[in-house]
Amino acid sequence: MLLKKMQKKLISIYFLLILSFSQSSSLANNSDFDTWVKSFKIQAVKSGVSEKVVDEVMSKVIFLPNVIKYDRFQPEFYEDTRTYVKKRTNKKKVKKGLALYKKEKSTIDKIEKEFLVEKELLLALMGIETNFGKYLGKMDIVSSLATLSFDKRRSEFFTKELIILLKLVDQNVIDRKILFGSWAGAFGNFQFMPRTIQNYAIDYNKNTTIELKKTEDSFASAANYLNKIGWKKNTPCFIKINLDISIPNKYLNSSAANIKNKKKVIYFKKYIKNYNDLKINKNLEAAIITPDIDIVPGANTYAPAYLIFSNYEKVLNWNRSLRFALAVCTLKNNFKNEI
Ligand SMILES: [Ca+2]
Repeated sequence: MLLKKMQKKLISIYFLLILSFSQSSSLANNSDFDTWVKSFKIQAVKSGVSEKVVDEVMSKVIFLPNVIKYDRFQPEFYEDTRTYVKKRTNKKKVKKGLALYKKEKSTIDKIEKEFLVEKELLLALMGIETNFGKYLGKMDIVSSLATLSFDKRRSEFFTKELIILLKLVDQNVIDRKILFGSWAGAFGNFQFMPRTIQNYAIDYNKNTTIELKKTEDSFASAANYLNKIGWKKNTPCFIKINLDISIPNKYLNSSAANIKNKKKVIYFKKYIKNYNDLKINKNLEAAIITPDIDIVPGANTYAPAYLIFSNYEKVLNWNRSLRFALAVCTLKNNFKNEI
């Protein structure tokens, strides 16, 4: 009995200790964050953003602990390919995309012609990124970017993104009152990061601001981006293959960071069991990906496997995840059969 009481007491002391420790560490975090904000503001002004905009935009910035949690737990890092792609390319999604296309047909058709990018691809990207504008994100992206800049993991990258965002506000290109988006600082129907806005977004309807939550500007900006990075209309993105186990490991890509060992399709002939059934130009340059190897414990080394082409790598520019690009191109194909 006495022992149990002592145990209880010890447990409660233990929890009190944990509680006070976590409180003091979060206080420490806050003051560290404030110090970071001060030095960031100096850096932003030095980079050419006006003091007025830096003060205004950074005045309400806060540290968002959830952003760090999301950063460490992205579905691209743990879902197997089949689950990831299936979840994001189902019939419901196709139906929703078709409804949007029907409503905005003249604008989308015009943009397709002007920028030489298939409407099915634009719809697929919007469908995967935000479920056709339904999940635009409600995070204050200035605070998201500030949190990720303060965090050590990719500090340099996010600091640059935040400075670009401040510059865009300073130049009146985007309205700071609508800067709500994803936990990672992406914004609008197609989830553009600030640098993508700076380099590729356009004011398509010429009303002086870029509105990435509206159809005209967001579709034209996405199409312009794909066109500029070299998307080739009417050429394939990927094709599923059955690999022979004799294939040397060096030809299997499992990371989106660096696609290696690209060869003409014909080069891989002896390693592909369904080679004769592949309805593609065998002189196209391709690489082989096996996306589950590094992520799914005990995954089969040879399945699923895909031949990927230059267009697939353009989608990786958008989001460097093998599964993301597979999902986008699969949804694009699903639209192709419907439009
Ligand atoms: Ca506009």
